[in-house]
Amino acid sequence: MSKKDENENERECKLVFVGESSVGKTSLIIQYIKNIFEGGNILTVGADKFSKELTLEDSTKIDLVIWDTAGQERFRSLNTIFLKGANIVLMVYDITNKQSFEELRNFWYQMVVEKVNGKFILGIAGNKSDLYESSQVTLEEGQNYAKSVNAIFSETTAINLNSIQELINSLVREYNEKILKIQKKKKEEDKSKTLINEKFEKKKKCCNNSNK
Ligand SMILES: Nc1nc2c(ncn2[C@@H]2O[C@H](COP(=O)(O)OP(=O)(O)O)[C@@H](O)[C@H]2O)c(=O)[nH]1
Ligand SMILES: [Mg+2]
Repeated sequence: MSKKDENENERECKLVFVGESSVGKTSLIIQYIKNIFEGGNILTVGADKFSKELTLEDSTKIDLVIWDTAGQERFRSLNTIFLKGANIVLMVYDITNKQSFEELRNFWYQMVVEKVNGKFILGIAGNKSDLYESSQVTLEEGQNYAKSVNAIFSETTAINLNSIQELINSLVREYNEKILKIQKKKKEEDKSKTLINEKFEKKKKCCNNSNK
């Protein structure tokens, strides 16, 4: 938990996108942040880091920081630095490219688990759902794989905002619930520590009195 997370109504959240090149990671992020789909190969991304502020239903404020592994998928080892300390990882494949789905199982999942090196929320996006006529991965295959790795799953398209916004919202909500549970547990532990201390103090006083 970061310092901000100790403040009950405000937290930082690091979300990292991973997956093979051309599956649509940058397009999804740009759609999510700017609500546009640029299409073709005209995407020019100068920065790897994007931010957005979200307010959840329970009025918790989330400073979401999104990392795009722009153009570095080919040099897989470079991705590792982005993954460290991630709160949420979104693994993306392209439903029209079976290989990109296989690579999640064969490579990305293990890499993510190893490099995040801690607890995190996992999401899987089967992207380019608008191209379903050319699909090589069924919805069921995606769902089954997600279930097997305990991930939140959705098919997405970068053409409009709905699907990626819904998926990110679910992931952030799950993250928030996880933090709330940790905070609750910590409060309960603190409470029982105080009780034990109070009992100890009372006992001490009582023994001191009886010694007189
Ligand atoms: N039809 C369609 N094309 C997409 C979608 N997402 C990305 N693309 C296209 O796929 C190509 C690769 O996208 P890009 O975002 O650069 O993928 P990245 O390498 O994973 O960041 C580009 O030509 C995008 O316009 C989508 O949901 N539907
Ligand atoms: Mg990209």
